[in-house]
Amino acid sequence: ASADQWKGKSIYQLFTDRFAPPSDTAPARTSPLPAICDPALQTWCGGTWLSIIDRLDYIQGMGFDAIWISPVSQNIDVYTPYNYAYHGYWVNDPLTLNPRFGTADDLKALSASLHSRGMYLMVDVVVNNIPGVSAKDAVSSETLIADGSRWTDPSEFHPQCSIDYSNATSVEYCWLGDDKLPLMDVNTENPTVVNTLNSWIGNLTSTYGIDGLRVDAAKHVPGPFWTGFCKASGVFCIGEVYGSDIEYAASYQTEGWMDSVLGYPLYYGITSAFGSPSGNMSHFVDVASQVLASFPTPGLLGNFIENHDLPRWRNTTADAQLAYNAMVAQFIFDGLPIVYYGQEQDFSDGANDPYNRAALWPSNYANSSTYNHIKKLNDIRHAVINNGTQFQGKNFLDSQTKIVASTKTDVAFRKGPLLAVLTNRGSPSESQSFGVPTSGWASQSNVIDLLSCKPYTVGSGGAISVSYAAAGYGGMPYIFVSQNDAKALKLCGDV
Ligand code: ABC
Ligand code: CA
Repeated sequence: ASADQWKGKSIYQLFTDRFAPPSDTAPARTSPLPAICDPALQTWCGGTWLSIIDRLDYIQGMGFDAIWISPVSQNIDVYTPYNYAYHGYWVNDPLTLNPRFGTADDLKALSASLHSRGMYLMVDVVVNNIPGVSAKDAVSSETLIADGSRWTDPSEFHPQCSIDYSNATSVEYCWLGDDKLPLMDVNTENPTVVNTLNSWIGNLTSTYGIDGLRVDAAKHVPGPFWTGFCKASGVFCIGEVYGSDIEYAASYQTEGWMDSVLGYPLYYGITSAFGSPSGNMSHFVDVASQVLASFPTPGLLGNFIENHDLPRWRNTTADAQLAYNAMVAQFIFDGLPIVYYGQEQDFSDGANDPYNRAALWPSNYANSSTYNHIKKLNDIRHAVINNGTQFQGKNFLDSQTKIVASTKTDVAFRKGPLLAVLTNRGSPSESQSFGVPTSGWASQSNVIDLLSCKPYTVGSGGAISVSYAAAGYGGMPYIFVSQNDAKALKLCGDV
């Protein structure tokens, strides 16, 4: 699917090994299976492509229309100083499927099952590096063969050096990983490498019906490589450009290297504003404004508040209202929301890899409050998108987010017909309120908060005021629409 077809989608990111256990319909590919899945052990817990199918109702029931799965290529299958390749990122041969996750038919079955539900499949791809179990400082044909590497000629790698993150060339040519487990840097200027990877990726997406790619370690490969690679893939590419540098991240779109990138800059903005009750709201406002000004198409950014490399949100911030506010920012701001599996179950173990990668099954896939909050946010997006609801002649997807008011603790932003009013006050109630001076609606008109379905009347000059006095709910988030739109969207019954 193209970037245009991905606009408006929302994505559930899962770890193939950790999302759903093997079952009668999904035989185990790991033997023996551990009795319990302990993330500290950094080994396989048994999830497969087929076991994902068993739980698609749970994902679709939360309103997602796409999933992003772990890399599908073969990994090293040996013990390392960081144990085993359960996460799928230690690809030694991109061209072969990972037998730990299933067979070619299993991957086709997953893709077909998603498509029959109208959902998209996004696959993570790793091409920058290959783990060097035998090669430590230098590669030779012998070490490469011992490591099962697809590339066996030393000229197909860049010489070993450690990354200096202050130097872009070093980031592109030096090696990720560390002394204990080097990640050998593939020579992505070598014509054999380039041609092999380009023809492989086109084949992979068409053979397995893959609709989009999450491009691992995008900033570690010179940009022009991705222009050819993503074109050869024929599908939407979203790159991992890990860091807070907005201009640099935006260059992936401005230079035409790929369709989009993960929303790391906004992640840092959301975290600093909503990560604690004394958070820095003005930092969020700054980051948001710069993101909107720098990216040609912010509507394609992948917005997240957790992933497999970052602490669980609830590990750093226990307060439920702060999480709910952060998620409204994640879902309503320009971009594609990406929820990391377990976020909907308030997983809080995991300040770091590997603890942020627990199995989902002990949650019993419960209908938790956060599951329902996420479902509501997806329902709101679907309703405004499908209904084509407009504000000042523009619909939700075609309007760019606009910050309309902010204080030290509050922010209000509009995207098309929706006005999000957020705060980092947290759960305790306060006899305080926040007035948005110009909501965009006429004074005396009626609006509805889609999260509570309660009606509000717009005050003089178009102001909307919200109160943080409700016992136990204190700093809750609001998503306003006009009463007419609320009627048309049918999310709040007879309003
Ligand atoms: C293994 C063990 C871990 C152990 C680690 C040392 O080794 O499992 O327990 O702690 C895969 C596996 C990992 C594994 C690694 C290494 O391989 O998943 O479990 O860790 O063997 C991608 C993937 C990631 C994957 C790889 C490697 C790449 O999402 O899961 O890891 O294929 C860098 C890369 C980025 C990479 C990330 C993990 O590391 O750029 O591609 N992710 C700075 C840099 C970033 C850097 C980041 C973390 O540090 O700018 O480029 O990411 O090292 C902000 C700044 C940022 C700064 C952050 C920390 O602070 O603005 O710039 O980021 O304020
Ligand atoms: Ca590289």
